[in-house]
Amino acid sequence: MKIVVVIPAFNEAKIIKSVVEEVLCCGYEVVVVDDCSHDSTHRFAQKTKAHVLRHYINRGQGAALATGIDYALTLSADIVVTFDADGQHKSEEIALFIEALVQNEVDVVLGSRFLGAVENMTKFRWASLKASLLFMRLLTGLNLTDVHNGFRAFTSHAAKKITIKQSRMAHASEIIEEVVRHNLRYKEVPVTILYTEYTKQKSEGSVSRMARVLQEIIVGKGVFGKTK
Ligand SMILES: Nc1nc2c(ncn2[C@@H]2O[C@H](COP(=O)(O)OP(=O)(O)OP(=O)(O)O)[C@@H](O)[C@H]2O)c(=O)[nH]1
Ligand SMILES: [Mg+2]
Repeated sequence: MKIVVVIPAFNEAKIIKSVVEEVLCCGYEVVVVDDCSHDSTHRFAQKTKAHVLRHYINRGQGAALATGIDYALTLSADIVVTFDADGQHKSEEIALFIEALVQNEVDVVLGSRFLGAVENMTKFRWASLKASLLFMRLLTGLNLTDVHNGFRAFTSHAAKKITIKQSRMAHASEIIEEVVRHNLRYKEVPVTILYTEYTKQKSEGSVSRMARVLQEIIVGKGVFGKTK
């Protein structure tokens, strides 16, 4: 069974090499999508044995995932895992996703920090994540415990069905809507998310981030007459 781990990366030069090497050490193939970083992310990723792709303009996490998932499918992946480049995820937990896909016969596995553990998350981030959950519940009726978690896994069947059109952060809710639209079977698994000084420095304020995600969802859905 071929497992390919897709890592979208934007300005992660400080950490990308160690994150990729940890995943490679677990025995998985890795695709890094450098989303036109301003730093040396691309150069450091190329020092590893990962496949390294590059966007020539910064397109956002959703677009980077779409590029990486498409590429993983061209490598004939049976399972595609998505994994953040900023060191917030634990490579040893990838095995839980594979196990859940294989044993539970589901198409999609979603990581949940609220079923698992979170270290050092700010109260603002906690509140914005809970607000997105409520929004998602109203939109899809699904009772999920985490939506904006970049740690996910898809069978190739699911990866081919799911279309990510939202280039930036709103892709997270779009993926859930796609799961519902295509009637895919899904399961959440508990994961650990680490908030470190490094990730906190990189992260924009939760309020502005939440406003931007909401704006992307509204514009993307053409609520004010504009469609994508
Ligand atoms: N912010 C951001 N991240 C990107 C972009 N393109 C790719 N990424 C990668 O997407 C992943 C997640 O980005 P984060 O901004 O940390 O998002 P998050 O983990 O959902 O949010 P936090 O809970 O605040 O850490 C990281 O691996 C980034 O390097 C982009 O244009 N902007
Ligand atoms: Mg992060």
